[in-house]
Amino acid sequence: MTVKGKLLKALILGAPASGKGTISSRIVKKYNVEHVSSGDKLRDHIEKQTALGKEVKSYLNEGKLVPDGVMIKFMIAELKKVDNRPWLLDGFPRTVAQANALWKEQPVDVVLNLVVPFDVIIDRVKSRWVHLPSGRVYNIGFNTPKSEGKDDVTGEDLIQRPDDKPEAVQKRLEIYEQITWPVINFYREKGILKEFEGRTSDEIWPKATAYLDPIFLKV
Ligand code: G5P
Ligand code: MG
Repeated sequence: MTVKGKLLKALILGAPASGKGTISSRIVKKYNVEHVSSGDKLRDHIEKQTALGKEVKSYLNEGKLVPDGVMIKFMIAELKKVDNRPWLLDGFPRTVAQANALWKEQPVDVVLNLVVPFDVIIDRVKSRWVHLPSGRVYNIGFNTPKSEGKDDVTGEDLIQRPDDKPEAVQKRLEIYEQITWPVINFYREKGILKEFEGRTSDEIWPKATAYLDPIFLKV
């Protein structure tokens, strides 16, 4: 299925490990949109040891936000690379300053907010494994890799994220409550926010797709 006509710009919000990457990969598959994940892109820079990667590494490892100036410049440039495609943005914006900058540059059409209880999140991150080059995520017991420690598609090694250590997860949840929460209101006030509650991605997905089908398939 493809998006017809207008190039839709969508955004997915939610606490750390609320399932943004998981739901995004289903949206990408169903509606054929470009997935632009700020975290995946930053981790790729860190892995490749670029100048940006070196600059942001300690922020990510400690679960702190990369400064707005760096993030805004980086993500606006990344979005320009896909401006001929509909896209789904994940992980940006995370502050009101970032939301304002994005709105000026690229007003978004649809904003999804995943609402997952923190106790579920804390439990999940302990069993998360990721394939860094693609951003594919696994969770033991939920979507367990076919072969232990290996990516299903490439057979390459999976890793555990440094910011999934308990102290970094705690920091990320604190930052989310204090700094990222107002971003939800930013979009609520614009009248384009839709919230999806659930304890699992399988519970959220049918609600998300019921909401998105008329938007993505009839534009
Ligand atoms: P990221 O990469 O944006 P977060 O913290 O927002 O990181 P994260 O951790 O990537 O979000 P997610 O994408 O919301 O989580 O969740 P996910 O990966 O899909 O799911 C989490 C786990 O649960 C996975 O193992 C998945 O398989 C599993 N799972 C999903 N659904 C279920 C389920 O129903 N049941 C079970 N059992 N498991 C499930 O940002 C990282 C860092 O980059 C910097 C910051 O330092 C940030 O901390 N950064 C920015 N800094 C400033 N401004 C920005 N805009 C920045 N963007 C990134
Ligand atoms: Mg993610």
